[in-house]
Amino acid sequence: MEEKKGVERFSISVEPDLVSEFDSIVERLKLNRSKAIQQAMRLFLSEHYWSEIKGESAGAIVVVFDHSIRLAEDELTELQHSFREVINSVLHIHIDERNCLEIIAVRGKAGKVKELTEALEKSKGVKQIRYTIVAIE
Ligand code: NI
Repeated sequence: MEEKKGVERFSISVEPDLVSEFDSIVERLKLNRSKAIQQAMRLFLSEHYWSEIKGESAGAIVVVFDHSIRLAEDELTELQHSFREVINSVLHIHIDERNCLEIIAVRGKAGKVKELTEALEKSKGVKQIRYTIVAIE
């Protein structure tokens, strides 16, 4: 690693397909690789920081699931009941005949919220999960 004018240079190894996909978005956004990598690193830090803390956190979890899969909705409801200490509210949207989207508002111990995100990831019928959680110490 070489230090230069308050910035640090480092090299990384990346699959060529990922690099070309990355570069095309970087070009479209009129950024450069360094700026884009810095944004990605900040996003990575904000996505992981909250789950490392011991204190309180709050945010929203968005889950897309297929309710036509047997017991998927039951499992999700049961899971949410067992995490009621950190779930403040849930908004359910019927996307189409099969798919539903739920926005789960959470507030509580970061460790417990992390447990919930992990359990949702493993839950039956869940296709996608995204979350924005912040530390609120
Ligand atoms: Ni629905």
